[in-house]
Amino acid sequence: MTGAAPSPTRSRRPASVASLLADVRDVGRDPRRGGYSRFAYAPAELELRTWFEAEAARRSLDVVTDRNGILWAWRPGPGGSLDDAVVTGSHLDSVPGGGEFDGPLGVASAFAALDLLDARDVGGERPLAIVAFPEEEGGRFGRACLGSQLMTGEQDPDRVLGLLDADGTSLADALTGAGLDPVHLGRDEEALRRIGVFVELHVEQGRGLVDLDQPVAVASSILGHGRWRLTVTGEGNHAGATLMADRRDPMVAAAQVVVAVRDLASSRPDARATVGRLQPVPGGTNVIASRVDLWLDVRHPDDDVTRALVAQVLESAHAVCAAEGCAVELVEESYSGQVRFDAGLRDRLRGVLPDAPVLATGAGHDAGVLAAHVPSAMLFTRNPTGVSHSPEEHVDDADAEAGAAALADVLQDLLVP
Ligand code: HGY
Ligand code: MN
Ligand code: MN
Ligand code: MN
Repeated sequence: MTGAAPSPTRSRRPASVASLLADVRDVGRDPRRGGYSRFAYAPAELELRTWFEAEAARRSLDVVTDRNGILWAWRPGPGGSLDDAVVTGSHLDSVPGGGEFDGPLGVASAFAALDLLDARDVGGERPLAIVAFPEEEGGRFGRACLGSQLMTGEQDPDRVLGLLDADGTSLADALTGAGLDPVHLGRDEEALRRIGVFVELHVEQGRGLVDLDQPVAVASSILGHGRWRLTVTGEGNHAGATLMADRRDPMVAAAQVVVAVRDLASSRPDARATVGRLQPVPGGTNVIASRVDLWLDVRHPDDDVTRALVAQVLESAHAVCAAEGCAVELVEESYSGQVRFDAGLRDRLRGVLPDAPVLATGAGHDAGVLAAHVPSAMLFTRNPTGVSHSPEEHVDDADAEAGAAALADVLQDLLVP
């Protein structure tokens, strides 16, 4: 690692967030779903990694892809030190048919904020790093925040290396294909020691800032959230040759489970429960499915309520399936509890950004995973549609720059030891 070389970018005009995002606007567009499908270690995300590395090189940052596939762009501290760094960034992957900003806004804002710090000639006293965590959405292998959970030891590599994507490619093979060695996944003490504080800027996934007419917010908490995969099994058969009375159709049972999820969650204030993915097997239009995979996403401020709600859903699923002559099994679950960001750090950010409201979020983030291990905080940038995980997600240019400027102010405050 080099020493804290004076960065040549100090003479360069700071890049705007809008121009940084414009450079990758066509990467990973999904014509079938609309929006973007940028899955971890697949071509579009690999192209975004190349963009990350180019932007880092432009700023003379040392780029490293670590043992968990996490991208780091380092500006070392005095004497080349990397410990107790100020780290900022987000993720590059998306949900299927996702928006342009969920993830990349935080990474682009980090580069733009660094440019603003350079223009102010700030910040050599402490190392600084820009980071991009892989598979935050779990869009390819089904595990949210996979990169940050591996780094913190919250995800056991042996339990995820065999996870398969929709094409049957394993995480191990996807890593190998991206030039990474799957053998080394796992808790990374060195990476955790280097993170003195982590700040993630993210598009707001809701209307809080719209309603408050503010461009930037400081995060207070993240809803606990989990994913459960159920398999409903019936009897596959011919759609035409099988009389209605002779059927054990798992799609009919699964459809009733979806409605039960809506009804059970609606009866509990603040609960959110979604079946966003329903996959019949074999999936032919003239075939009664033999099996249906159903993915459940449940969130609530109180972890006990989440668990009670999931138990109710499972109980209801068993009753519905028995009535339909089908069977149901819970085959997979992963859960991240409610996160409350460190109040001292949150208030320090509010001191830097006195006009910024404090907002909770229902969306999960890598910062939420890190918060249990290192001091972590989040900033949100206004999304005029309030919609996310959809092509409708948006950030106006002026708000994007306001977010980067707020991030720069926060980083400047944190960089002074
Ligand atoms: O699902 C979430 O809340 C996050 O966007 N991964
Ligand atoms: Mn995100
Ligand atoms: Mn997301
Ligand atoms: Mn997220």
